[in-house]
Amino acid sequence: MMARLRLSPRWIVIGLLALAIVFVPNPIALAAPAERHFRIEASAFQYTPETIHVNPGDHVTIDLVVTDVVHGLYIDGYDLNVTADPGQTATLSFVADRSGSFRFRCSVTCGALHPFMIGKFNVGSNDLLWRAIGLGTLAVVAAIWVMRPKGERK
Ligand SMILES: [Cu+2]
Repeated sequence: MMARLRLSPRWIVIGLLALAIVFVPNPIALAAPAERHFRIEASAFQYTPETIHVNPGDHVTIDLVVTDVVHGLYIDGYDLNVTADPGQTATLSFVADRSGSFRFRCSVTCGALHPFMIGKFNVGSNDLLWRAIGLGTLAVVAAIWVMRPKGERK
């Protein structure tokens, strides 16, 4: 019984892993800014792709390609807008200097489902989410490890 009160090496390892998951800097977040080029096709009433993802500081170029009627692309939070005529390509170029998840939406009334023509512009790694997943996984692994029957005592 006395031995159970000692801080066993297992708990020290688990504790160190937990600290590492919470505090080790994310290599993606520290990566140098890159040139990111996207081609987004707009047609009634959707964008393809619907979601784009960049890292903070990236230089982003979006080519908006329109196939049917005039569509636009307005990015919430960045206050950027571009419109393109059918068969044309319009280009938006900017630096992703604001982290977060932003919506982009069509800025030209293009038909009945125009209000639903939206997409997502994600800036930044989902750091907190990944750390939470890491801690959850560690908790499960730790529980299995600690409860595993101990081998022969030395
Ligand atoms: Cu529209």
